[in-house]
Amino acid sequence: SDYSQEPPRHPSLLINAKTPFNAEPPRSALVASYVTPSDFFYKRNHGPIPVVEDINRYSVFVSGLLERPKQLMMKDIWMLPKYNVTATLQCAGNRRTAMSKTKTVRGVGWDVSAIGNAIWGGAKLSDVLELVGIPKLTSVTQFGGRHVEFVSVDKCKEENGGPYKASIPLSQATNPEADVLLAYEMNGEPLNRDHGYPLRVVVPGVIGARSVKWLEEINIIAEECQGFFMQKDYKMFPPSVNWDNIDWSTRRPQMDFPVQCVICSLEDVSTIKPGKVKISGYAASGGGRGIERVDVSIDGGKTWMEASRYQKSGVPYISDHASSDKWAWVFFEVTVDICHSTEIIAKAVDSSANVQPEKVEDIWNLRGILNTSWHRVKVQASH
Ligand code: MTE
Ligand code: MO
Repeated sequence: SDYSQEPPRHPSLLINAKTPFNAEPPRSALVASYVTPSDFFYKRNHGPIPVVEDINRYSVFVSGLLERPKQLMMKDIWMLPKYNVTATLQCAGNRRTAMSKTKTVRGVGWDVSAIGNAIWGGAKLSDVLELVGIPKLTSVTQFGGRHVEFVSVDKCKEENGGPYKASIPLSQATNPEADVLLAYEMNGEPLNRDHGYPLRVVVPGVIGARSVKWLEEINIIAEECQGFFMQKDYKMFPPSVNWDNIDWSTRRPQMDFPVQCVICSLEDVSTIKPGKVKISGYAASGGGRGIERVDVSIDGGKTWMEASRYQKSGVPYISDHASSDKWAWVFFEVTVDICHSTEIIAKAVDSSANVQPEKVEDIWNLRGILNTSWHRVKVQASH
């Protein structure tokens, strides 16, 4: 593979793998701003970053089980109504390094920052599909299509040098309220190369793996995509499954991500001066479920206090309130009194009353995905 044309990247990113490039910001940088600057947004790649020379000749071919296949140029997509959707993207491998500490897992290691919150600008996929004759709120085309497959231009070794691909159900793709975007902007600027220039999919509330970057083809298909990242990866297995007895066909591809929360204001381990300590971090849940509560404990989980939550600074966040951003994370904050060395724990509850599992051992899986166990940081009090 050719890694000679990689884009420049911010020097403060923590690099987990060089080729393909996989990096995350320091956790303190994540809570420094509610909208994650593109430079600090985690970068998760499976091959070299594609080079697009001429955006005016870039096109997306829409075909498969439909009557009128169509080649869409960027100008066709720019012409559609533009939406700005604030959505949190999280890699299913976020917090994998911590899971690997109980028992080794296979995959790129990540600390707690394989997640970011951006304002994505672009056309709704439901509008794009209407251009090729698929009405809104459809779950099956007259030719039997039930899924929408996204194919990229990058080259991945997992696909034997072929492109990255993934699919979502047609019912989600044609639902305007699902807010699935073909995004050409991130935080008000054209997408940069790392994040999918010139066009990527953004599937809010779903693990990052389905938000295909450098989109080149959309296929209407009968069954879900048969690509590696749908069938041989990003599936959640029980702790009893190992590399000798795994049967990939027994599980469905992971879509929505579960409720998650992380303390970002403290490293594990942090040395602090005894007294008042402000603890802050992020919480998010998939599928558009809001965050109902974030609990923090400074005595190893014996007692808990509730943190305050917000999306806009100074405005209290109310889960499922009409003004809340349903696809975006919430920040939480609580001030605690620490007088001796201890472990600080955070856990969130979402609007469906889903709670995070206590122990990472209980959700251990061989690929190390979806580590949403209670987040713990040790603090050493030093007088
Ligand atoms: N799309 C393509 N074409 N190639 C990729 O390697 N990685 C996926 C997804 N889309 C990937 C891709 C994964 S696993 C994640 S978590 C997100 O992109 C990461 O998006 P980001 O790099 O913009 O943060
Ligand atoms: Mo990912």
